[in-house]
Amino acid sequence: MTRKNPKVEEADESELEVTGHPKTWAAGVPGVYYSMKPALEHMGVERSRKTLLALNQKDGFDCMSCAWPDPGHRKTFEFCENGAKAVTWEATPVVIGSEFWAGHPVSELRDRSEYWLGMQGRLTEPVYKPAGEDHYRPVNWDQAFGIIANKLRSLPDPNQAAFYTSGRTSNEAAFLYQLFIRAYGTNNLPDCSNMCHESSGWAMGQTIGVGKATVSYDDFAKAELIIVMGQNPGTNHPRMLTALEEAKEAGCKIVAVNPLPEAGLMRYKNPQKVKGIIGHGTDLADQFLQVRIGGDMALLQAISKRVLEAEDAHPGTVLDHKFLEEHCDGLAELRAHLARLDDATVLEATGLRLEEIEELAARYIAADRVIITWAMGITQQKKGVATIKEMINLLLLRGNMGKPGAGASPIRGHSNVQGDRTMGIWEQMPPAFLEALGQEFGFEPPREHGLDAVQTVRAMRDGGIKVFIALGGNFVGAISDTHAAEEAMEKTELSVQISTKLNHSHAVTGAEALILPTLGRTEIDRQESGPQFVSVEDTVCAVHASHGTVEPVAPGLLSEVAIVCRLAAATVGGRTSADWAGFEKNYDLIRDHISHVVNGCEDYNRKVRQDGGFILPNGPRDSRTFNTPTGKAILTVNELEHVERPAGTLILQTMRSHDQFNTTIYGHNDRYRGIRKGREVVFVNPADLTELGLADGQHVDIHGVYSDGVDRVLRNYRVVSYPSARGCAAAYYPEANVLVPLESVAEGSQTPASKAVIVRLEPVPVLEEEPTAWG
Ligand SMILES: Nc1nc2c(c(=O)[nH]1)N[C@H]1C(S)=C(S)[C@@H](COP(=O)(O)OP(=O)(O)OC[C@H]3O[C@@H](n4cnc5c(=O)[nH]c(N)nc54)[C@H](O)[C@@H]3O)O[C@H]1N2
Ligand SMILES: Nc1nc2c(c(=O)[nH]1)N[C@H]1C(S)=C(S)[C@@H](COP(=O)(O)OP(=O)(O)OC[C@H]3O[C@@H](n4cnc5c(=O)[nH]c(N)nc54)[C@H](O)[C@@H]3O)O[C@H]1N2
Ligand SMILES: [Mo]
Repeated sequence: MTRKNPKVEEADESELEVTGHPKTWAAGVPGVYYSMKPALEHMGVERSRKTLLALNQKDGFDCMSCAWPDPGHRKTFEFCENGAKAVTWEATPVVIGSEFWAGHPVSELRDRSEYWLGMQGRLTEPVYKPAGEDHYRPVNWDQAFGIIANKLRSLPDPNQAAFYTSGRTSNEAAFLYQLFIRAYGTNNLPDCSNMCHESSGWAMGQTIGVGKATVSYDDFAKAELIIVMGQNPGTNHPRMLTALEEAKEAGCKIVAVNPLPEAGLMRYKNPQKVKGIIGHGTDLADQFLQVRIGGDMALLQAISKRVLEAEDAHPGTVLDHKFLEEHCDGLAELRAHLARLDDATVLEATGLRLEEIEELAARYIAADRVIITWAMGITQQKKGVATIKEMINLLLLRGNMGKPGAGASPIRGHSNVQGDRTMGIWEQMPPAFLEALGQEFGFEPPREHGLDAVQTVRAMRDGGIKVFIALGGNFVGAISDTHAAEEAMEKTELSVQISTKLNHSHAVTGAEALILPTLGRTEIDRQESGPQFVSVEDTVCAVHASHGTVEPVAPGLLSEVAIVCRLAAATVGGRTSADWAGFEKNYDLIRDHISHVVNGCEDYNRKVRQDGGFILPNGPRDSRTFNTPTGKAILTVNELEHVERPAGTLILQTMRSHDQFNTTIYGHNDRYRGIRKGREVVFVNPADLTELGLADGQHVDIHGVYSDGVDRVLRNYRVVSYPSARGCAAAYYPEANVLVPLESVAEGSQTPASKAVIVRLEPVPVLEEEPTAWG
């Protein structure tokens, strides 16, 4: 059944086609058609049926394409085009054979695109690159674990190792991984969340005492107003559109705040409804505010200010006084601060008209149940944490928390990034968790905070990190400042990637390097006690089981749990009471320990087996309890700042196309934005083009403008005239990561500020043959 991929063509950017117009609808019939095509072509009918039909079903596996929850009333076929792509990409029977490694030196793989690397197929056996050599070569599992354990044990200080996690890892694997790392003696646990929703966790933790959504799935249908900020659900959380549509049918108003008119928010066709197939679809957004990049903080302050003014005009009718008195601190300070906010600053920061802001304020005041959702357009900003605190301010003013149809809803990215955090994947786990972990396994976990993602790159660069181990993900491809990250990684002595497929991080290595292949979520995981399932947590704190449904793509693959257990046994076996061999045989034993250590997971084995799983407790959502120093939610004062744009420059955001999952590139089209057969494009507002003396179709070099004197550049990009907000350009991540300075991060959370890079576009005289910085 397995087969090899003989040849994958790189994209030829000269074939790039641009239709120029954003599509005004998402999903619908083409969506389903495009979903099925790749699956059927690669996998054959039987494997496609076992994967696509098992997606998000009761006894199937959790879709790995996003963290959007499943409705209680699961529909067969609640899948989306991009979920289908993710499943196909993983469940493909194409594999990398042993001969691949001799034919492809690491130096060659380094210049390959993410698309080409991913299309080589699934990794099937451990491979090792000795120091000084340019090739990986197959090794057996024992050799691989021996090399890592010896190296880790030889380090004079466990803080010279860093252990990355990407958010696809299951709760079971994550729990064991952090136990292993802490038993080894460090809290150096950078994760993808550091680059993603860290700003949300930070802002919410400080204001309401919990860094997770305060809504459940059913709240969406009960809301009167949903404000979607800095998020592109049509591409990145397509099933969310169904929930928005249901809300809208029940009378809810939807407001989109975004520099781009994203398909789906503007119009949506539900392929699961006859009406969606034949009709013209639903206009989801009742109001679209085309905000400037980084202008959300000013917008939110302006709305809160109007709420307070409306209360002054009609005392006792606008604010939720009872809620504010019983549950909140800081109203007087907020009031005094916002009184000084002036409209001119707000208009400059947002690029909006006063009437638009007044309209949103009126909508907010008129609605009794309001949800604000957001994603990367907010978190990956210098003022991301402060902006989210302003969302909390606005919600608290009218008691929009801890009641049906209301709350704060960060929409997570990776399908289990939230669960991994719950299980202890964080460089700053609180003392109570460490205490419980130490007691359960009879050891003393380190207490000092570890390194996050950006700090890990700095430490590698400065020689402080000798060993880098990654449970999933593509750290070098995903982190900011690609070239700085590459140089830093190459200073390590050993790098280890536990992965399903090849990516750039396998080609940018320490002196020695290992790749350990693993089972994916679609695959049946058989262990000594029988087939195992794992568990995951979605963006609204619902925890449920995930069962693989297809045969593993190769016989020798180990599950992530097995890999962590064997690595731990070889490195720290005996340092704790953990029964590493037993855990691998039967995942119930892991879940028993999770029950004892993780808050809210008591009786985990039983609860996770319930139909639909269970929902973790959440103070603000369940009982308006706020785990802050005062026991109250905190209204905060945040000094307004927006992104300054020097003359002749643009603010560039780095975002996802419709054909990718993070650094995984499925194809070269971005259907909803009218791009075909290429990714090397920069979207610019037509008026900005005129001002800069540029034209649609022209090729430019994109230079980063940053104070450290480094010339960060992306070469030969095609300019696309596109209705983005004035002064705001866009290009695709991960290629554009070469432009994001490592030191440009969100205040507090240290999340790379990937949505606001100041750039200068320089025309390229003629089409160059030179490859771009990414290759
Ligand atoms: N198919 C697919 N699904 C995915 C992913 C994927 O790559 N592909 N990735 C997953 C992951 S890990 C994540 S975190 C999520 C990401 O989900 P999103 O956050 O939706 O992803 P991005 O493409 O980064 O889109 C950012 C959005 O914010 C807008 N934006 C940029 N700057 C600003 C700003 O200053 N203000 C406002 N209001 N808006 C702004 C952009 O125009 C864009 O619509 O999706 C998850 N799901
Ligand atoms: N400029 C810019 N940079 C960004 C962002 C941005 O918007 N702009 N977004 C940021 C965000 S939100 C995130 S979350 C990060 C993403 O950062 P990462 O999570 O590190 O990156 P991914 O591309 O999701 O990782 C893909 C790789 O994961 C491996 N993989 C897939 N499935 C499995 C599995 O089941 N098990 C294991 N062990 N491995 C698996 C495969 O080898 C695949 O190549 O990037 C961040 N970087
Ligand atoms: Mo993410």
